[in-house]
Amino acid sequence: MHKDESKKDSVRMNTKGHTNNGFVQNEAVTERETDGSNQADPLKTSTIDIQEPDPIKPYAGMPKEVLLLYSSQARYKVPREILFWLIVVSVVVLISSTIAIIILSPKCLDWWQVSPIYQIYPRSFKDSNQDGNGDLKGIQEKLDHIINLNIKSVWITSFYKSSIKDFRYGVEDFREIDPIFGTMREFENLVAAIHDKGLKLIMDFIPNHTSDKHIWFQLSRNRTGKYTDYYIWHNCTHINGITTPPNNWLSVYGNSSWQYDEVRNQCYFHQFMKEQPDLNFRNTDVQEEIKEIIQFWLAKGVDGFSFDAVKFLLEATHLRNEPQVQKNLDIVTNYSELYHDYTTTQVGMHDILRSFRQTMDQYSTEPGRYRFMGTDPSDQEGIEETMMYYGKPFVQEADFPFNYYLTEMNTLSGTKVFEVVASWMKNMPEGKWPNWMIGGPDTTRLTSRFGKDYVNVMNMLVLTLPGTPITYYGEEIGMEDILATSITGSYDTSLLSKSPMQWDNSSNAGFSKGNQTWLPTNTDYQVLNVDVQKNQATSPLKLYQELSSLRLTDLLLSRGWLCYIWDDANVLVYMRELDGLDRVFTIVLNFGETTEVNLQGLSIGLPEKASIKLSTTFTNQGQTVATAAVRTEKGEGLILEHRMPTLLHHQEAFKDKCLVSSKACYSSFLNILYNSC
Ligand SMILES: [Ca+2]
Ligand SMILES: [Ca+2]
Repeated sequence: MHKDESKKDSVRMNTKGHTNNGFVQNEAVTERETDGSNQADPLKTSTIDIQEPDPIKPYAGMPKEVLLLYSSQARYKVPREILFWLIVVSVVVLISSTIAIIILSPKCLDWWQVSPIYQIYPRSFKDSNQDGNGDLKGIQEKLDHIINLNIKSVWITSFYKSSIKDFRYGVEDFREIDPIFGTMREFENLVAAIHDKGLKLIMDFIPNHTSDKHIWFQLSRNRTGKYTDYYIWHNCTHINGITTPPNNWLSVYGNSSWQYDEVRNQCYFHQFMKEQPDLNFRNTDVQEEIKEIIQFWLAKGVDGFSFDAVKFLLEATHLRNEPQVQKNLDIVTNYSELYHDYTTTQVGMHDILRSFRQTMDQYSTEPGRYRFMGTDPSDQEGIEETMMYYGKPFVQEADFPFNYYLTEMNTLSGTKVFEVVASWMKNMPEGKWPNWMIGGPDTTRLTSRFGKDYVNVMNMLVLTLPGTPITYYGEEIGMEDILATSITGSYDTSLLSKSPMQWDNSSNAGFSKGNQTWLPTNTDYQVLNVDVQKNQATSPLKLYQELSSLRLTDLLLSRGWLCYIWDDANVLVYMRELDGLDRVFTIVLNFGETTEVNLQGLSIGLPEKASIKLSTTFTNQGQTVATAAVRTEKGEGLILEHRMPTLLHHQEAFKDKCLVSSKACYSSFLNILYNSC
């Protein structure tokens, strides 16, 4: 029965002269011919069927021929075409919206942005072998302290093989660890331990010069092969012990920057000490050597470099005298008495730094393996010169130049802090990432500059500003410089901020079990140490932990806008806000004396009450304050949380007072960050 119907359909279609594709038509013809030659009746029957067609309806399982017949009818064709194009459009929309989301989504914060960077002066952190000097193994023993601070990256300052005289800065071998700090095996163990704990490692690199004991210098002074031009040599006269240098250029530490060398009978150039000859960076062989050293450490798993003293990399080849600040002086010997037009920030210096970046990029291709590049121009330059280290929109250079401006402040006030913060934020190229430091190995510790009262408020400042805070070891507990009188014999003032880390109240503050330490421990260590503060509910350490935890978890602090609200001699007030979040943080920091500010008077739409999210005193946490009278004591800091009807960066009056590093908005509905705002 089924077979018969099938035949009927075939014939009907052919006799109607229906156009179809060749395959189906041939099949039908074959079928008809076969059937026709053997069975006349069915053919006859089908002819009758043509004249009186049965109302055949489409149904599931129908033969292909019938399906094609009906499918060409308008009532089926049109919906089919509509559906087809709907699918095409949906696919295109889906693909383009996926691409749009990828393009519009802000980049996730990288490891060097998500948490503070902890800077360690390795000789003073922890001594593992009782010789009184901190070492790499000691750092490894104390990694949990860094994790407890919610910190993800560690910056260890120079530990290369160096001579004691120019310790840290005069490298004798860029591929060796100084024995005082341990062995290469211990370094590799430290890198493994750092990575095992989910931390990253940044190390120093000082490309400008080497120690005069470096093999390159020894070969250079003997004019050996390619090493002949590894340093900057020029003719000079040397008669009866008196050298007449090629020009008036001065070393950073004073006096001529040219040193006569008897072996070569020429003068070599040194920006720093005479034991630290400058490498000749105009020599491509030198550039290649430096590149290979960078690769050497990257291959060992180092996650980033702080390139030190980079503005000194190149000097002018014309050797003209540098202009004097005071023209009438006959002799100048102090570095500050010259304008350093020909010995700092020379054309081509940034190209060299970009070549460092390119080398590091070759090691950054795997996910999660981005290599960080920070630059340290040594002395802070003008803000515009400093910003050049960020590179250009399409030419990447450093991830950031280190921001020393807060460490150079000698007096503290709300307005002064505001000026320093605003200067960086306003001058920073669009889309770049700021950083903040309040101390470091070469600056007086904050506590010694301004007193203990401002430890908490300064930590609250750097941890609530946008960007990466850099915490010099001991700042989390408010360590102070040691007194100059505690050091016997001659000393360098920069040693005062490098005293041993204060771990507990055992001998040598738990830094070393040896009889002596290389620098004396601060006398306050029994009351000011990690162990004591761990057990105090309201210590600087506890506050630091709370702040770093909040910064890690709250989008307002990590991604939000910064809007300045108020600054005066005592307080600085700013807001952190993010599109898509209906709550904001208003941060009130007191850098002066007890004062009260009326934030209602600003008429910016603040609610009458705000709750205290975090306070440097801890006691008032969770309480509400009237925004018409926000009172803070000397050195007190408050993070207030409240709602805002209109975010400040949408208000006309705040157009120039709100800044953001990389734009981001949050959608609570989709639970994603995006940047089309
Ligand atoms: Ca040691
Ligand atoms: Ca140089």
